Parts: sequence; C-alpha cells; structure tokens
Amino acid sequence: MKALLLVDIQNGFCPGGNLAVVGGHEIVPIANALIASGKYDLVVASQDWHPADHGSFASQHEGKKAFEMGELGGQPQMMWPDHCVQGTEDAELHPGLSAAAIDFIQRKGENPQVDSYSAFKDNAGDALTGLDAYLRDQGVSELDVLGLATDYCVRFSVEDAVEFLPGVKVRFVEDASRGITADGIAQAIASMRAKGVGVVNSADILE
Ligand code: VGL
Ligand code: ZN
Repeated sequence: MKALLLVDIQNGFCPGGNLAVVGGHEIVPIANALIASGKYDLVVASQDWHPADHGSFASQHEGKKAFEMGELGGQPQMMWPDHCVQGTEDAELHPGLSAAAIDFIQRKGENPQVDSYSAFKDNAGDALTGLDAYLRDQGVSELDVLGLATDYCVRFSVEDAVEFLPGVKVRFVEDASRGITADGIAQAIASMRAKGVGVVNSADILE
C-alpha cells in the first residue's frame, strides 16, 4: 500500500498568505501530477489549524515580533505571524490542489499551548494526532511526503513517519516541497537523509 502525504499545502504558506513560503504555490501542479499518476493507493493531507490565540503567534507575546525566538510552554519557540487560523481563507488548502482526491485530512496545531510541526505529534511530544494509527490501519508500506515547509512541518512529519511507522519506506519529494530558509532546507535534508529517508524528485516517481 503506497501513500502520499501532502503537508500543509495551504493558502497561508503560499504567496499572499500570512506565512508565505517563497514559491510555495509552485508545488501545487507537481502534487497534482503525483496524485493523478495512479502510483498511490492513498492520499493524505495535513492542515495547520490554529485557534486565533495560538501561542506560536508573536501577537500573543508582549513585545515579540514575528521570526524572533520566544518561549511556549517553557520551551524555545519561533514566534510566527498569525497564520492558518481555523475557518479563515489562510487555513484553506490551496484552491488549485486536487482536493477531491484526498482520502483523509489530518488537522494539527489546535492546542494553543503547544506548536505542532509534525502531522504525527505536537512539538512537546505529548499528544499524537492519530495519523500514525490511521496509516498503520490502512496497511501503508511506502510513504512519500511533500509540501510546506521543508524546514518545519515537512521535516518533522517525515522524521516522525520513520519513528512511528517502523518498516515503512519513507521518502521526501524534494522538488515538490519548498522551505522558509536555504540553511533550514539544507539542514532538514541532511537530517532526513541521516535517518534513512530517501530523497527523490517527482520525475523519478512519474517516469
Ligand atoms: C509551519 C511554521 C508554523 C509549516 C506551520 O507548515 O511548516 N511552519 N506552522
Ligand atoms: Zn503553524
């Protein structure tokens, strides 16, 4: 059973969004081509889904600006601009994404007290989303992951997939992902590789 995980392909992470990633929208046609390829038995998406008072937002911390470090729950926390607030257009999946082909959507980041980069668990490691159990129940043996942003939610979703789904072959689809900083992207790819993740491009899959 081959599955594709689309991480946070939301308006908020695309140009015009509140936490726009450069070129974020460019991955949409690539994701659609992979979805349409017939190579996957299951297509799953994650959706960053924050309450308006989420503690990762700089706006919730006196004197803090976006992209500075702060603290949340006693842990260092990047202060983000308000983004992907539940029920807003910013939180919607990109309108160009073939959403009808998505079998399951895993929302995350709903607890205002903790951030959740991974689609599998919160950053404190206390709460599983249940995506691991879902994928296990579906009998997934191979998981390809792509999306936004490579250096945050994609990286931590990929690394948790390796940890929580032993025996599953996990790959990162590089050209179908975009990240926030060049350094962060390079570190994310090195870290994923070191954990045994295959790094591929969409052409390798589509050929
Ligand atoms: C993300 C920062 C904050 C992501 C989500 O999807 O990579 N990054 N929330
Ligand atoms: Zn977020």
